[in-house]
Amino acid sequence: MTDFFNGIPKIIYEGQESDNDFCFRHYNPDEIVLGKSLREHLKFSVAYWHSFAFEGGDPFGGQTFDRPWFGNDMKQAKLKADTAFEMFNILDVPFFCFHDADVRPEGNNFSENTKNLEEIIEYFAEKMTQSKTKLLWGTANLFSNRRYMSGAATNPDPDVFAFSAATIKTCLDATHKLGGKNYVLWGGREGYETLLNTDMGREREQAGRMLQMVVDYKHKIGFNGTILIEPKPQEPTKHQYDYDVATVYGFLKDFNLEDEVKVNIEQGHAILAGHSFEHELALARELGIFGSIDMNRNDYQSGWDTDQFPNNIPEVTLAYYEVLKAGGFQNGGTNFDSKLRRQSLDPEDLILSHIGAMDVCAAGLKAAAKMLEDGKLETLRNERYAGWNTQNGKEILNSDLDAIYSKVLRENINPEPISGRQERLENLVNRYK
Ligand code: XUL
Ligand code: CO
Repeated sequence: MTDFFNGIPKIIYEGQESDNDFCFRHYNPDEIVLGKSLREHLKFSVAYWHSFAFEGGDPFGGQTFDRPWFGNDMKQAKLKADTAFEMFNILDVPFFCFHDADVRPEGNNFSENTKNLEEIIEYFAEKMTQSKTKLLWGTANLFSNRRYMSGAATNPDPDVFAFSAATIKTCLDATHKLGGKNYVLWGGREGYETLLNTDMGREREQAGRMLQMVVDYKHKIGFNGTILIEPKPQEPTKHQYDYDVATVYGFLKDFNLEDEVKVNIEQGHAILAGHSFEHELALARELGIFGSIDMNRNDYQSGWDTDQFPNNIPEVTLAYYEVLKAGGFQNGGTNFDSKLRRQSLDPEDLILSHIGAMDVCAAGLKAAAKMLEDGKLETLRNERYAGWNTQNGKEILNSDLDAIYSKVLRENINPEPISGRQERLENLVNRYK
């Protein structure tokens, strides 16, 4: 036992009447909604990087947090793991996610990195035998070290491609060993700063080749989790190739990988791409590539990817509505890719931030389930398309321009616009709480 969370109790559900800050008001993990417990619906996950590796820095200043595990040796990495598993237990979260660089000391070369990773993964494996918390996904950090400044798979230097491929192999092995449900690829530096020095066609081919290698290796080792790409339009590079769900789908089709790879959709990334979260979720569902979510929120004034904890129930409701319409999570889950503000220094801030986020998501999911269950929204939406279910609608779709031309003339087709009833629908959605 570490003493980091001393005095903080295990968090339990007490309901909305409770006055206790350290309890859930909406998240009762055993509550059954649409035939499944909230624990199984929401599949909450803590992000190792934000909760345990982030030092509180911003573009204008460095570390503000003071954690006993900060440093770069194995003893500290193990203390970090001990504290992390204590937090998973306090929150009773079913999952966590990590990058290699979050969990192991940084070595001086590839073999030191690999040795460090293997040692800490061994330590995780041991801890996981005593813990209920499982691995939602693992990933490789191919963006922080200076070697990746011009990209990983899309780097102009083949040796960086090689270093990245070898690193992904070690991270896939680690994820497989820990029984991870997914493996994530977020291409933070797979993009460009200026087209003046960039051969976009070549870089795109390199990214396709790397993804094929990842899929091949997954099958080779018998990893039956899902490979997920996490779209993001920019930050850190000016333009990133995995811009949004539609762009990723086009890329997957181009490399014939649309049946092998799905997407991990992040709230803040959707907003950066000029979409809503629900837009990205709905599109992924329609394209058959919905995998998992990174839950957070951006600061709507600054426009940056601020990775704050979600705090808006109506917004989260619309997102979970799309998740439920997709049939819920299969291998995926709700990963809090969310971090404390740099002034939130205390151990209890780490716990309270997650309590609030879990409650917001639970309230949102329950509202979404009610909306889906009573079916009013779907009925009104279906009415709008009713014409396509008629014989006339089917004939039009199966016709050609000449025949449609004759039909329009013959039947004197002269459509009358029909209300889209947006305000009525907005009023309806606000009724679900
Ligand atoms: C960065 C981001 C990453 C990925 C994993 O914006 O979202 O933390 O989720 O690399
Ligand atoms: Co993310």
